[in-house]
Amino acid sequence: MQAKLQQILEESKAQLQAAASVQEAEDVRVKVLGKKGALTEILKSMGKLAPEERKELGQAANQVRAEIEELLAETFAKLKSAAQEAKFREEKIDVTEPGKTVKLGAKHPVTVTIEEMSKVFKSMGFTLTEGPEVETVFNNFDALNAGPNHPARDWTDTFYISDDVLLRTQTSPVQVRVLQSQEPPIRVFAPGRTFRCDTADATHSPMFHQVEGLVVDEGITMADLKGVLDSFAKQMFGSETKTKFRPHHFPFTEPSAEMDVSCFKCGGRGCRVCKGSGWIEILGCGMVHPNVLKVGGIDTEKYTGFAFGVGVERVAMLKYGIDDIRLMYENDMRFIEQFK
Ligand code: 2U9
Repeated sequence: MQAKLQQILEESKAQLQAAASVQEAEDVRVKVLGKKGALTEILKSMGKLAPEERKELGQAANQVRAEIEELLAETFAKLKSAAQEAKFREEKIDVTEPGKTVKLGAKHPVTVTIEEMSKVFKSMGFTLTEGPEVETVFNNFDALNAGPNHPARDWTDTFYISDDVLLRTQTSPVQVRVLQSQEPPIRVFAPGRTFRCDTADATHSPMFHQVEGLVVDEGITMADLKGVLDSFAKQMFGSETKTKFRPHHFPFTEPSAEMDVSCFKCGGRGCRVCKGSGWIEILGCGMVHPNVLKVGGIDTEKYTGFAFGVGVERVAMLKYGIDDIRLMYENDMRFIEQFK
């Protein structure tokens, strides 16, 4: 029995020394001190021994148990702290490591320009209106006084989807819809994409943006047109900006004009931006043609109106010194990042 106790002690020592995890140490504890453990069995069998023998062996067995329990406690403590250290190492966070930088985007110059123009027109009481990019031929041409033989209708200039449906060539059909659905006073502006069957070069793109505006009310005259557009120019290009209106022709306005602004780069002395003239052409405008008002269901005896159209890319290119419109659509980060 004594020998057996010594063997259990030696084996337990060896096994606990070799234990590589808390679980392995626990297995040793169960094997020795568990309900059916080797030492437990011995302690249980003591009852059968003679009192003398029981006392002696009992002391020896209790001592062995005490030693093994102490060993177990040491081993558990050692393995638990090793396991915790390993966990800490694994989960270590370097709080001094610099954060990952988030790459910030930038607004596209076309978006910036539309937002700038929108702010100006909103401040003058205009309401933002939008409409479909796929339009009827009627709203895009007929309603705008561009009769069946008007050159703009030519299939080489327009993306036709069918005989009656096309990609709008201007944002004007948005205002046609407004005329058909609202009563004056009307004061709307319409920013959006437009499409023309143009081959792309430095100044042309088959898709570009316009901001158009329309005012219809009693007693609207060319003076209102000039006042609103002069104020727009001063807010967009600086309070020193001068404007001048040159006669022009559009089917949807009569009379029609183009508006130039004094060069915002050189102040009118002449430079590369204004090609030495001191003036930059910015927009087209005019008094809405009575035929257009009539198709829109407006009483032309009572009401008159003015309209204008601005090419957004053109303004953005002038403002930001962009010399090729194609740069706007190439999604080159080096280009877009300049507008941060
Ligand atoms: C309705 C009545 C009249 C909109 C107008 C222009 C003049 C104009 C061009 C500017 C440069 C187009 O992007 S561009 O090529 N636009 O010159 N647009 S008046 O006239 C309207 C619109 C709708 C019902």
